Amino acid sequence: MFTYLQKYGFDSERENEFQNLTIEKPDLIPGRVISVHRTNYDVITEDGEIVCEITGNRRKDKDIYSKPIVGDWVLLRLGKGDNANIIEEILERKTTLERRRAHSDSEVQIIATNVDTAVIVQSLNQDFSVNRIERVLTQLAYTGINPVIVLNKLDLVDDIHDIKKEMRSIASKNIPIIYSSFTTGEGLPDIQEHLNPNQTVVFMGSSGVGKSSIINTMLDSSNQQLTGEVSEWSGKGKHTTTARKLFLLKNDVIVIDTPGTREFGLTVDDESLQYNFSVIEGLSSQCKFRNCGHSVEPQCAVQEALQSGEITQQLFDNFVKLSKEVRKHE
Ligand SMILES: Nc1nc2c(ncn2[C@@H]2O[C@H](COP(=O)(O)OP(=O)(O)OP(=O)(O)O)[C@@H](O)[C@H]2O)c(=O)[nH]1
Ligand SMILES: [Mg+2]
Ligand SMILES: [Zn+2]
Repeated sequence: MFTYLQKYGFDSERENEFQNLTIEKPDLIPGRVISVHRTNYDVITEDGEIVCEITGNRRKDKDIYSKPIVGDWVLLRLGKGDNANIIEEILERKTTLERRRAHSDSEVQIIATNVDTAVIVQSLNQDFSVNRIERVLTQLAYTGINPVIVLNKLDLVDDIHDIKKEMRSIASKNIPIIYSSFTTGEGLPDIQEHLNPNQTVVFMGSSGVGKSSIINTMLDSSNQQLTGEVSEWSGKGKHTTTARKLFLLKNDVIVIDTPGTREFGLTVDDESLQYNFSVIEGLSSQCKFRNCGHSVEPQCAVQEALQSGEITQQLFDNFVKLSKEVRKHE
């Protein structure tokens, strides 16, 4: 029924959700938010792109989670005559990608929702930091979003031996790592290989690392994104992409390009977070209960590993502390 929206990820589960919610409000139609402006929203519907507004109540609501975000599935009412189209409902968010603004305790910004994969882009010449990758991975581990790491501008480094050595701790977690160059084309097909049709992929990373350039290689010529220069003296980008935007790639991958954000602050910012996070994440999958709290639950793989000495008490305590803080922010 919604063959066009299916391209944007409207699957049978979403269609069921829509059918159930519209039993009482049959005049609402589904759509997906593709970009957010100060007072209005671009939404893709079965009949194409339209501009929508939100209700006064929603506008006054201080809760950032009540506002539509790029990636949201929404139900909207088409305005008759001169009346605006209004977003009435936001459908359940499968995943939420957020960051804390730099040097701020409370200011959380939601980057995108209903994201399946996050492509973390760094450039190998100036921007490379394993520490920063680790921090993003920690954040993603709580969201259910799959990471793919892209280390771009391979053409600008002579020897990546040391870099590969530094990346070993991450490589051992079975997370895809792709060394790429937009200039030579190396690695670009490998990036595509990790992006599946009808899935939503967000590109994130500092300004100037090449996010939009890489995305452009997967876009029709009519749809190219602006890419920018990098300052000669600092090697930093000049924030060419200014807003988050969702669009379709040639191969039906749904992509969200984002403006460069150097500081991807964790919603839990723990500088001393040194432990190998994936150990406990990996163990959790063997617990009897999917939402195991790893304390008093029977057949808890994490508790068993603690008892057998496979993981240290310190590592476990860190994990518990971090989990609590993350939950507090949810
Ligand atoms: N040498 C080299 N230059 C690259 C590569 N990838 C991108 N660039 C250049 O880097 C500059 C910045 O690229 P963009 O794609 O605009 O970077 P961005 O990550 O989208 O930056 P923002 O939109 O500001 O966040 C452009 O001049 C690109 O041509 C690469 O692999 N090698
Ligand atoms: Mg860009
Ligand atoms: Zn457990």
